[in-house]
Amino acid sequence: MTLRADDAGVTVHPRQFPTNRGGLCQKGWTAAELLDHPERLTTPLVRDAATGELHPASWDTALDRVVAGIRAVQDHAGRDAVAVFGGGGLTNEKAYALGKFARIGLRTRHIDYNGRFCMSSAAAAGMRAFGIDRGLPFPLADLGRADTLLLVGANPAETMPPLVRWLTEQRRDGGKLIVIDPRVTATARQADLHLQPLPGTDLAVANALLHIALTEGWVDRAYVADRTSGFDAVRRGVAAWWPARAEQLSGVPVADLEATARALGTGGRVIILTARGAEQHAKGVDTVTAYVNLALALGLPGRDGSGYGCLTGQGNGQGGREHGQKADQLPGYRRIDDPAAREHVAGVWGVSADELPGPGVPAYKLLDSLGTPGGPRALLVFGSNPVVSAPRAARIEGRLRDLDLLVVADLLLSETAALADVVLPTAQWAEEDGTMTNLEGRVLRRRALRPPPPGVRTDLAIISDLAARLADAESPNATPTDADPTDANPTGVRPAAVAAARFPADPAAVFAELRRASAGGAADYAGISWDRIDADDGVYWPCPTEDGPDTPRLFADRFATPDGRARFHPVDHRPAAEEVCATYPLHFTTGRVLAQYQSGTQTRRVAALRRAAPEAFVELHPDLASRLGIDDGDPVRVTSRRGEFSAPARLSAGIRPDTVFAPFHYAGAGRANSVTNDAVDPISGMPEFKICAVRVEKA
Ligand SMILES: Nc1nc2c(c(=O)[nH]1)N[C@H]1C(S)=C(S)[C@@H](COP(=O)(O)OP(=O)(O)OC[C@H]3O[C@@H](n4cnc5c(=O)[nH]c(N)nc54)[C@H](O)[C@@H]3O)O[C@H]1N2
Ligand SMILES: Nc1nc2c(c(=O)[nH]1)N[C@H]1C(S)=C(S)[C@@H](COP(=O)(O)OP(=O)(O)OC[C@H]3O[C@@H](n4cnc5c(=O)[nH]c(N)nc54)[C@H](O)[C@@H]3O)O[C@H]1N2
Ligand SMILES: [Mo]
Repeated sequence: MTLRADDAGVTVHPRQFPTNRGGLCQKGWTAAELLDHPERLTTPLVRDAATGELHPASWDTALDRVVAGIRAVQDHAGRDAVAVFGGGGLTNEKAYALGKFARIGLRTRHIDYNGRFCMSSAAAAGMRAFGIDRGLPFPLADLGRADTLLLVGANPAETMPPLVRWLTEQRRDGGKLIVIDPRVTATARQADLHLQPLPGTDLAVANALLHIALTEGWVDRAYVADRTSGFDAVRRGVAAWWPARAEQLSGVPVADLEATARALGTGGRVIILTARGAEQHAKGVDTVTAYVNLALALGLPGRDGSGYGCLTGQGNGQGGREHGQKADQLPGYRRIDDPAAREHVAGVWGVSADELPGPGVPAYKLLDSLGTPGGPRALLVFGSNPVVSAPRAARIEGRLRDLDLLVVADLLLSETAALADVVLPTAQWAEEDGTMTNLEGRVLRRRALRPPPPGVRTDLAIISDLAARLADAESPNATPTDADPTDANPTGVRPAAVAAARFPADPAAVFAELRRASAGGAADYAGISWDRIDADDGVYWPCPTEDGPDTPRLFADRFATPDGRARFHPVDHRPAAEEVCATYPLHFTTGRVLAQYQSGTQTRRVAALRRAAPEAFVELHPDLASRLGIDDGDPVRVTSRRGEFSAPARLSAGIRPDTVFAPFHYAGAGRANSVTNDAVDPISGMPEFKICAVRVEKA
């Protein structure tokens, strides 16, 4: 999109771009409303010890309080007692700076981010199968050309409206759209075939589809032999998933399984996509793996117009997972426990590899350890609102309250910021330059239209300021004349100045460094310049050299594994972490609505969006409702072993009668995450947002 500023304020205008072709969703159209919103934070806030209230404060006061708090915690409990929590909405530059700041500014191993709640299961499955994790290994435009497109747990009609144009085009040209979702969503309504499984049974469905493809002889034997390894174990495993067994478990009729397998197995160009419905489970990695197995057996990945992909979520959901804000990761999608990766990145950062901390822990584990014995005692949050978005949110809210120091950088007083000791007002998207990487691995520019309002600083400036003050606090006696023994500082400048230079606030400088740090990694940005992004409508990573090509399509000749072959992994169904019982007899699942975004900090404050989706609701089938004595609009209470929330009932014949749905965008009494399960996937750390057991009653 483009922006214009005039007397009427800033307005958003769609732009012809290859991905959205001039389309924007309502949240995009209305985004400018937040730039000058009356609730926008324009001064730091510091909690007064006497009154317990947040009060406006100067930047000096606020940053001094942060630095003193960090020092006190680290002196007392060690470096790892401070933790950082980032977000997939941050630009690449900010994600990079935040990871670097944690590792060499704070020298803590504890950093993770909200992408753990979002992309992590698909990322882990992609890594183990293909050796690389890029949401789509092909351009979005391929969707428009697919003969068969299977969407598993994705509702792009509400979550990615501009993408729906590709689906419309696909069906206009005779393509078949198949959707797997326990609800008749706006997306499912457009499908030729809608499979409506019980939540948490997608893995069994995938194994049955592969079972059918094997029986019918649709498996691409030559591809399996030439380009993959490990098929035999998968073949043996899915032999036990005869369609009737999958029907019994999932409720999807055998005939629909067969029709789906046929469309996938006999179509020309075939694309399989997963999103959060399939991924946000304690078996999310295995479920995605089952669909990757299916795609590989059919010979799809790397074939022109075909493949497997994951619909990446947040604005920078892809870039956010490449530059080092993940607990186990260094820039360039490198592993922090890989000695060669540590050497390389330490070299770019001007430290020795021994000084880099080791891996931290995944987001939920980190949040759940805050303020507990041995856990971090201070947390810095940039770009997330876990009080609303974390599973079992009441417990996490309690953990945040137990901290010695909570610092939140945000544009608005989110529910998490409202608990903070220090709130730092930060710039918005229209006020800073930078880059984002979309679901295609295409690196895009974000351009500043105007400077931040007076009193507001960018996240990069905040990180830079904090690094400088921390360095000073660490060497309190350093003076401008002190000789510094390290080569990095032969002139005896103050440690603060060294640190500020190490953490530049200028996004162009950060991007230049990010390119060097990513060079040679999986997500290689070395050849990507802002100019090239402008000239080419974005640049696809990997792009190792400025004059060499970028990579719109991966896997044409080889996969990113050591032997170039994709790897099958046998996976089997297992029950949800929590099953229904007499006390909690219903399946509960969560997701999104068109007019709200995530934890709602931003969209709940936009008038048109608030009108369109003012409050939480509980979607339930009319048969279930009548059994429970509930009418449309009645206030209902949803209770799980972990808590309860209340919202009006919304009756819909489009949901399974054994399943209840609510959006997670709302806080307070309508907070769906008060009941969700905090069981996590053993590989990715992804929480089980998409299924738990509840009881529903009239409130
Ligand atoms: N309007 C809007 N758009 C957004 C966002 C937003 O908050 N609001 N957030 C962005 C982000 S960060 C993300 S990650 C994406 C998410 O995009 P999506 O993954 O499309 O969104 P969800 O609504 O979380 O889940 C998709 C569907 O999964 C279904 N589902 C629930 N349980 C299961 C299950 O067990 N199996 C299957 N097959 N389906 C199931 C739900 O009914 C839902 O329709 O959206 C992005 N776009
Ligand atoms: N039950 C349930 N829970 C879920 C999900 C689900 O499907 N069901 N989905 C999960 C998923 S996929 C995701 S991605 C998470 C998202 O949930 P959150 O991580 O809470 O994401 P946001 O609501 O986008 O929070 C972003 C916060 O950062 C602020 N912000 C925006 N831009 C910036 C910036 O540039 N800098 C700084 N410092 N702050 C900024 C916003 O005002 C907002 O308060 O929720 C997860 N939680
Ligand atoms: Mo997400």
